Amino acid sequence: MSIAQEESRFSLITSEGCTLELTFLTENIVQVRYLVEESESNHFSYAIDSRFTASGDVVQTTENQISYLFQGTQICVEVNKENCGIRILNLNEEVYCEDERGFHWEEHETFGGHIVKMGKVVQEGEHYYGMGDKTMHLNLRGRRVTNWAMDVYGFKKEEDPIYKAIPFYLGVHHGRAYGIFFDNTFRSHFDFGSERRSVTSFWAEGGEMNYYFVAGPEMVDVVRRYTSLTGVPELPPMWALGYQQSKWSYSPHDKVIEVASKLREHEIPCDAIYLDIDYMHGFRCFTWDQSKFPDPADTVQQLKNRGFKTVAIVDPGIKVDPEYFVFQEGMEQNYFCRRADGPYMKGKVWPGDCYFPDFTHPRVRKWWTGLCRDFIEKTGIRGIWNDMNEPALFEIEGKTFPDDVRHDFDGNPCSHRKAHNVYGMQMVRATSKAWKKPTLNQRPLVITRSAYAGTQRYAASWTGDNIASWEHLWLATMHCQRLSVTGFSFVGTDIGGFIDHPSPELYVRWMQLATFHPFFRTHSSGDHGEQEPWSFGEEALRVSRDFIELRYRLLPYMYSVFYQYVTRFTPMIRPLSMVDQHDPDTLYRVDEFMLGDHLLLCPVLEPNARSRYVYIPRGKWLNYWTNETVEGGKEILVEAPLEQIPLFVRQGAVIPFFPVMQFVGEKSIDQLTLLVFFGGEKTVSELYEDSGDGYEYQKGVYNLKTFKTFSTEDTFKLQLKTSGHYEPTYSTYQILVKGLPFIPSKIWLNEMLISADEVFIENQSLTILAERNTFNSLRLEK
Ligand code: MIG
Repeated sequence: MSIAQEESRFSLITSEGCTLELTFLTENIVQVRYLVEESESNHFSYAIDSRFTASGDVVQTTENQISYLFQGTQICVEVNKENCGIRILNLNEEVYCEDERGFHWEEHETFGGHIVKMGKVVQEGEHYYGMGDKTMHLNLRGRRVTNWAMDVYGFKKEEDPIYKAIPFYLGVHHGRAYGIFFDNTFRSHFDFGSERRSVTSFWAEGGEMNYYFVAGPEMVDVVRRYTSLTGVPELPPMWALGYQQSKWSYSPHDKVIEVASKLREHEIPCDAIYLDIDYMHGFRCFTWDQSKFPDPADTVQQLKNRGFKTVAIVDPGIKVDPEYFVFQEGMEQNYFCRRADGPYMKGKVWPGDCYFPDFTHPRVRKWWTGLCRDFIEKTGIRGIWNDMNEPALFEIEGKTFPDDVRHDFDGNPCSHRKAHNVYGMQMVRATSKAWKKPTLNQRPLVITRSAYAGTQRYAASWTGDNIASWEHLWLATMHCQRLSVTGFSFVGTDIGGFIDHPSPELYVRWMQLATFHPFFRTHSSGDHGEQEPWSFGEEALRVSRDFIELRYRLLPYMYSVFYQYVTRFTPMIRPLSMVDQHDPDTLYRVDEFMLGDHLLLCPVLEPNARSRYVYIPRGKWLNYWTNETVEGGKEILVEAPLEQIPLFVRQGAVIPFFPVMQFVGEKSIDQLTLLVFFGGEKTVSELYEDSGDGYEYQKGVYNLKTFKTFSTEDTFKLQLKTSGHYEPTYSTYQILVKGLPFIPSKIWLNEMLISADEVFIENQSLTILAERNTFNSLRLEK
């Protein structure tokens, strides 16, 4: 074996002519790539974010009789001289992961190239997580999954694959976590100790064995590092975090306006209304059915007048129609995908026979961006919803393009076998770019159904055609947690289920869960009954409204959690295993999860349940509804009447609350409430604020406020530090200290002793008003 070095990259060339390339991208990420004789030399990735900078690492190379050692700052890669097998260790020489059979390959007889394979040892007590939108339990040990984006209407629990292909997993054992991202777009398979209990393997039906090893040891750091590699979205407009109402389809114009008016009548806060495929003229993208929407810009304007943004669906299939401008342009410019031998890729979707833009071609994307931009500028819509982009086809085996279809793949021409999993991603990439026009000065909402690793940079996502069943409510909570630990935080589900009709109770329980999902939308197929919050009777309406209102109160918290995601790559939703991986009891939990640093919740997943067991992770928490303190590290029975789901707040947390609004920007906020939860030696909370839309924040017009609280048996202190120069509309803070165990005899505001008349105390809660301009601390003493 010979070794060549180029900065942080080491190439080990074996006598069989296979090269192992190790690149220390950062202290915690090593790219491991194998080149077999005729491997492509032009390595190209859609997944890796162009903003990711490989800082490299200082690596010491040594060798002993058996291996070569590459000792970086945080990780050591050991390569066996005889079989090229690798072991990756931490600084204490403890194993993160090690090859079993390691890299091996097989000729692909039908298509040429290789089926590339990797085998790793299952470590003692190892558990596996991640992989995007798999429909099984969060913990993947003992399971096998496939990555191939598929339209699966009414997917079932355990059904695989479905819409997204995200070949990234986390392993955790002995309290140490690491991640492996297999950046290969071909159909790939992962076996987590299913075929052989002691082996985890992954393989792809073509391409290269090219994976990124991401070190922990904390799970949350593995996810953060993976996310830094594959990217984050821009901050969404704040309205995109509000409640959204959709159905297949609200149409015609009058119906849309009626739904909007009813939302306002029933005082259900809502920010967006969706137009599904029936707004189009014969399902032709970028057209409107004149008989239903005679003046689309007027529809959008009327919605705007009522405080709603309009989001319209756009599918990839372009109707074969010589009279249709999009078809004409695509034909003239040769933008449509072709079969291997030259004919166009013709497939049936909603419009009938369609051709499909090759979104992997930069010129095609540019054209598509232009089409979207014209569309939004002409009508004023504020979001585009890309559906069917797996791509999905009707009446064909495999429900997608045949393997032989050709794609440009950004100058690396290939077949659909390689481009399939990124097709939808490249479509939303082109779509989202439509808003990149300075004069527009709007942050968009783009959502996608299909995705490959890295798609989170371009769009939010929903989990597809789910069903109105209690099992799907379980899937919903699992799905969003899994996507979040796979770099995709801005996700949600069709509230109440897309297929079939939920009972009022199921709808309410779903709404309660979704209140804590970043993407918050009711959508349904419309075939089985109405699914607006008022369609389920008075009680369901009242509770749904309460939770949607809670979501609007929580907007500054949600927005700050989003800020943490886009600046520090922290997943917004965190499964319990990620909250405390050192507590073995968390490793199999699915129901409880955290939103951001401070909120812990647990949906109610069974009919008629009015209480449920909840595992509270270690540490101290306050029950949001009762202010009771609970000590974690155990399972407790929690009350869950229909109007509540178990919700806990970390001791010492400061949660900012907006007043209830019917939509973001409805009123100018003149007071910001700070809910402060007593307890904890020291707790840090953050509030990010900016204008909520536009791009001024990128020029520094935002604030980051850091709250610190300190509690003892008979004292309490809250401190605030602000950085930034955004001028919010509110002039006062209403500070509400909850769960206070003593009546203070002395109170200091901004270090000045004040009289007890300035505060209001009731039920262990203390309320005080403070000027925003001057507030920096509150101190209480028994
Ligand atoms: O073949 O546009 O998942 O949300 O309402 C069905 C109609 C196509 C599937 C999407 C769903 C949407 C529906 N679409």
